[in-house]
Amino acid sequence: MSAVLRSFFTSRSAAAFKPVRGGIATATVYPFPPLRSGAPLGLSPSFERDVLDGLTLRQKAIASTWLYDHRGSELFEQITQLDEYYPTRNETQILRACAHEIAAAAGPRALVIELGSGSSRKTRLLLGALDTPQAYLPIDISAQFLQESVAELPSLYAGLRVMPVVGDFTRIESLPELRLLRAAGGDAGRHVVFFPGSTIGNFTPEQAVALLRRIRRFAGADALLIVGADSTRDPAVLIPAYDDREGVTAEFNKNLLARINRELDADFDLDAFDHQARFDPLQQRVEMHLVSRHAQRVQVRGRSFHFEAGESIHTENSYKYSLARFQQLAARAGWTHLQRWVDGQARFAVHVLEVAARGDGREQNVKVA
Ligand code: SAH
Ligand code: AVI
Repeated sequence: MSAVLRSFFTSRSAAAFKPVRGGIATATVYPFPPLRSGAPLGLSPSFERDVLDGLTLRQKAIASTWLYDHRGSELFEQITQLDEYYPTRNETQILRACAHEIAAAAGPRALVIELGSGSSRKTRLLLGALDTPQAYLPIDISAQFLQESVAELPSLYAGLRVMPVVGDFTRIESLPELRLLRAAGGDAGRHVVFFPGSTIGNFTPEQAVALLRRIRRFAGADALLIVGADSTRDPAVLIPAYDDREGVTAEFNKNLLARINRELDADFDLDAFDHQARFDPLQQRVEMHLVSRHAQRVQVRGRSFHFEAGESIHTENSYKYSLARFQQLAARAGWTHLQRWVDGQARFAVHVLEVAARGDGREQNVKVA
């Protein structure tokens, strides 16, 4: 793991914390863990530190979570509509087929916690199948986009309490909402953690195990965990999916430079960098890079960074997991399979997991036609 990615997950200063208002729901913006006294408010201090640290590495790198400012979230939504980007289509096909079985496993009055909820589109398939879901806690780092995405949900699902949380899900220790719901007598159902989109693939396997353990801790021993994971390994499918004809993924990647220019007083010339998608068969991951077209210097917050011609900033990993490899990963974190669903093209899988001691030995595999 590169130093910058490690630091992103271990030492990022606490984020913060204005309530975001608008629509029906009001988002709670949490520091995870609680804000140290005297620490500066706002997400930008950790963004600034990650960017400055990342640009000093031999292989320059910035964690992919920073791709998602409001524009980044919009561009990701456009990516999901592209012909080349199969993950959203294939996962949606699976969820349509399995939502009722997940709902049966979840039981009545479930409480749905979603990690990296984005547009919350796929969640509707789950919420529509569940028996009187009592609450939905979408967690996302892209504050305004989260707020916009959940605004109409309370009017679509009668009785559903929508409690958006702005924050970094890799830093969640506990969710006070669960206590609040319990105190209000509203937490009788099972906790269903929904983690779709193959977002888990944007973390290294070690980070993914740590995150799955963390979920086990905050969601509790009775939780059901639903994880979408891309299992495609064919570069002829993968490269176009991450470098599409229309250039939407290139714009998504380059938006990081625009964000750094805007938020960190930088002077990246977006035309002096090319988007590149690479498949690493050893690590079984697609990488996104921004490659410098020529030798140049860039200023960020008054510091100067040199780029050789052809030198890149590594901006995203997207790990691809075979069913067996994902099972090992989940087992290392204390989860066991209840069901495993695969789409008709065998490109994507939805893993339905329980805490190991509870679910041992009950697993089922299902292929969606
Ligand atoms: N779940 C949606 C969106 C996936 S895109 C789908 O399946 O289509 C990844 C989402 O995770 C984005 O909305 C991004 O803002 C969010 N995200 C990425 N890293 C995050 C982090 N560390 N904490 C919270 N949200 C994060
Ligand atoms: C959100 N995440 C799982 C996407 C992926 O496929 O890794 C983000 C993305 N990057 C480029 N295209 C889509």
